[in-house]
Amino acid sequence: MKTRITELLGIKYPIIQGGMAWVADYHLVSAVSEAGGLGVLGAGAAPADWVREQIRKVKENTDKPFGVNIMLLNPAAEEIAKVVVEEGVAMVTTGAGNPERYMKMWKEAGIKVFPVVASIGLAKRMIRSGCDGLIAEGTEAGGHIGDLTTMVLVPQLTSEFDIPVVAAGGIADGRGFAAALMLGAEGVQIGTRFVATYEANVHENYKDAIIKAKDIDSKVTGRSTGHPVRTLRNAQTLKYIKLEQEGTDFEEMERLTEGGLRRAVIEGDVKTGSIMAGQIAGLIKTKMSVEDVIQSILAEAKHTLKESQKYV
Ligand code: TUI
Repeated sequence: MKTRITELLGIKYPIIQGGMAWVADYHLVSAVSEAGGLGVLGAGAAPADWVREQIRKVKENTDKPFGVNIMLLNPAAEEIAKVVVEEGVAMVTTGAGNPERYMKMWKEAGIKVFPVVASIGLAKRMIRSGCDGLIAEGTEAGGHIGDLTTMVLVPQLTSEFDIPVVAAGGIADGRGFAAALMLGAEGVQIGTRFVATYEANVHENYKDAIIKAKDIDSKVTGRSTGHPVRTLRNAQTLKYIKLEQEGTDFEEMERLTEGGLRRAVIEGDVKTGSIMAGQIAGLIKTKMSVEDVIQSILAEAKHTLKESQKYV
């Protein structure tokens, strides 16, 4: 399968793995890149040294291209922005902010830059500062999100700009992949589906929570604080939503969620931890290998695209 995304990144399939904090370490990243997609390390809130170590471990496990996601709220973001240059990483995605100030350095180093955008406004600025492509992430996605759905964000971007767009948020199978292509995207970014794989270095309780999740089981907290985050609902999210409705102050609510993602991913605390996952969790019924996830998405996409011809 050939699109501008596969050409730009030198990968077999235009399937990019979401750079999920705590989840996307070298285990998942090297498995996805080995299977022909693009693995992306999730730097999350980690220190720069951890990111450097992880990059080196990915290189020990695959000679295929991979990326690093830099979460721009991380106090170490600037240091990590330099680490990816020093380590010769092929591609960078960014989240939760505007990476303009690093763009020149990355471009000079030959890094392909794909900022995650949730609106046309940020997309415009990113194109002006020289990004290679965009990841258009809808509000269906897990973790930190914007307001627009993938269904409305992707076609507005692909109509307005000529840059390659990767669709993200709400995609976990071949039908979602085919739909993204119909909207003008040339690739997809997939997060939640890759969490529930054998290769993901994630506590089984977290994977089981995704497998068990139903359509309406994700909730968004933090809209009132300006950092909306989608997680699977548990005792903690319900408490948070109640505090939010009562107008509790920002710091107190931040304390409640501090370390929550680590507790869920590493310790398997799915009661008070933060189980970040997208709305599509309801579609995910079994744990699979990364290779099977990718191959089943491709086979189903091909079938779906062929079947759609009956309407023409
Ligand atoms: O970044 C993500 N997803 C994430 S980051 C994360 S760690 C975290 N934990 C708690 C609070 C905050 C972060 C978990 N999941 N996705 C990419 C994404 N970026 N979604 C939305 C945005 C975004 C939103 C507003 C990017 C830029 C933006 O505005 C920047 C500007 O200056 O206009």
